[in-house]
Amino acid sequence: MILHDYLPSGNGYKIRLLCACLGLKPTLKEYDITKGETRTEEFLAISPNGKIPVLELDNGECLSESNAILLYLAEKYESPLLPSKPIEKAAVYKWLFWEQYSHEPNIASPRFWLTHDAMDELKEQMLPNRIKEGNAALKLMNETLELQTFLAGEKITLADICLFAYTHVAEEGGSYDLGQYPNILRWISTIESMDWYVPISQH
Ligand SMILES: N[C@@H](CCC(=O)N[C@@H](CS)C(=O)NCC(=O)O)C(=O)O
Repeated sequence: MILHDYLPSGNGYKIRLLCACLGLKPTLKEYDITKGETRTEEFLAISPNGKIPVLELDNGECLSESNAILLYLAEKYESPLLPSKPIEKAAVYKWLFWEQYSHEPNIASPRFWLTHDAMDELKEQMLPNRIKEGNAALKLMNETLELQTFLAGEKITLADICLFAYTHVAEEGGSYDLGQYPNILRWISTIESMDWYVPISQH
C-alpha cells in the first residue's frame, strides 16, 4: 500500500498511528501541501478532492477521507479497535463524525493557520469563534475522560486514534492550553505509552 501524506498533518497521522498499531508499513509518498502539491493533475487523478491522506491499495484503488480509511483498515484487519457489536460500533462512529464537525475545524485549522503563517483578514475574524468552539470540544472530551479511560469506554478504539491526532498537538500555534484539561493530558500519556506508539513526525 502507498500512503499519500504530509507529515505535519493530523489527518495523515491518524492513518500512520493506526498502521503502527496494526503492524502495517505502507510506503510513504510525501506532498508539501503548502506548495499546492495536492492540486496537481497527477494528484487529482488519485483523489479529486485534492487533499491528503490518500491510501492507495495494492490493486491501485485509492481511498480518501482519514476516518473512512481508519474504518477500512480496522475492518479489513479485524481489529478490536472497531468493536463488532452495533451499539459499541455506534459509540465509535459518533466520535469519528463529531471529530470532523466539532473538533477538527476548530483545532486543526487554527494550528495550521498559525504555524504556517497562513493568516489573512477572514481567518483573523474567524479565529476567536473557532477557539471558543475548540475549547468546548476539549471540555467535552475532558468530561468524558473523567468518567472512563478512553473515549468510547474502557478499551482503546478508533475514536482514540482519531481524536488523539489533533488533540495532542492542539497547543501548537498558541490557541489552546491543554493544562486546563487534566483528563486529556492523562489520556495522551496513556496513548503515548502504548508499545506501538509513533510520534506525528515519524514514519
Ligand atoms: N476531511 C478530510 C480532510 C483532509 C484535509 O483537510 N487535508 C489537508 C491536510 S490536513 C490537505 O490535504 N490540504 C491541502 C489542500 O487543501 O490543498 C480528512 O479527514 O481526510
